[in-house]
Amino acid sequence: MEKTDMCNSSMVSTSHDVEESWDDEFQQLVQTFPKDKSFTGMNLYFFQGFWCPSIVLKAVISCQKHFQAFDSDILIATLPKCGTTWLKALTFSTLYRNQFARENSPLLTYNPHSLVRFIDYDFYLNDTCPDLENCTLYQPRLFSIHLPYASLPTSIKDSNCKIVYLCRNPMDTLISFWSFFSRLQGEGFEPVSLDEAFEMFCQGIIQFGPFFDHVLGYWRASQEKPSKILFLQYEDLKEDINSHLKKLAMFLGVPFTEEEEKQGVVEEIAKICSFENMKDLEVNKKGVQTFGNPQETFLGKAKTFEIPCEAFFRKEKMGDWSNYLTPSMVVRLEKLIQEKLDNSGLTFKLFSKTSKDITST
Ligand code: PAP
Repeated sequence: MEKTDMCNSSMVSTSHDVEESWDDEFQQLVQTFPKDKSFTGMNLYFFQGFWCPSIVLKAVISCQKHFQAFDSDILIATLPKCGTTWLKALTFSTLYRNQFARENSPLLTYNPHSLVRFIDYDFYLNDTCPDLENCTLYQPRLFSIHLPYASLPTSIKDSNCKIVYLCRNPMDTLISFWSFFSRLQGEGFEPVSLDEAFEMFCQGIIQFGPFFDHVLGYWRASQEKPSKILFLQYEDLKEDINSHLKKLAMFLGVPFTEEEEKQGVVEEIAKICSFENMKDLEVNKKGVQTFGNPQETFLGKAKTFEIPCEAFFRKEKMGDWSNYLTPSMVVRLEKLIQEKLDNSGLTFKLFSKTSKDITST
């Protein structure tokens, strides 16, 4: 991978540009899908029960048709803003720890999104049938995806490949989402007020949402197939990263040996992937992350989009939502959590004052 790949392409992020490139047949198909605008300004299409960003709609359909999973593949699945960057770093470091010298971890020079590529946002963004035989730097293949469980390519569900899913409490997810796109204002995104973002989040209109359907889809699948799907929560990782790294390694089939544990390998991985370390790396302070393939073009532009790496590292504070949400928003979201998770066996750690505390202060 050339480092210059990350900086050469022009930004194509608007729904308008993307939709203009669709052929007539695809335009007609898409017209049958309900459409709305996300609070980031992107067009979303309601397709197979979830809100798919227009930029990736064609890629999603292609990868559902053509992606062939290997039994040895590992897939990271998340909703955006639930800790994807962190999970990519942790899984990459754990899975491949014996394939590079520890002091030369690729994480020191590349953003995790360069090391673990999205099936939909990268490989299929501008290629209906990419060659994925040897597309990853190390073996086994490690990919990521934002699709809901029900919409994963059939070969992922039917093969023995493993899925690591990470979710985060909805309040912090919403604030992280909203802050991320507010930060990208002027870089092709048109963020809206928190009031509007909140309303859309509650209605389920977010990229790859509804939020609760996404989380519950993977939660239920993980209960049915625990050896195939490892279900993790951001808050649990924050509370005890070492024991979760051991759990992750065990699940991936590469448990830490006694010798490794004695040598402090677990702690070393936790440290290199920590927010404090990653945020201060040159690549993450100054770099730009390109999604898609800069070699391919449409409308005379590289069909890619770019995000400054620093935008992936904001605060990582649990309970940060209490600095933004009003008491009435908290009450509404708490009610929604209760309703949606009822009888599921799943709970979220909110890590802040409850609505009662907030209204009484
Ligand atoms: P993405 O969907 O754009 O890739 P994602 O990585 O899923 O974003 O989530 C970003 C959140 O993870 C940010 O949370 P915040 O907005 O509440 O701060 C980001 O700070 C946090 N994050 C990024 N890297 C790490 C890390 N190494 N450890 C813990 N949290 C992290």
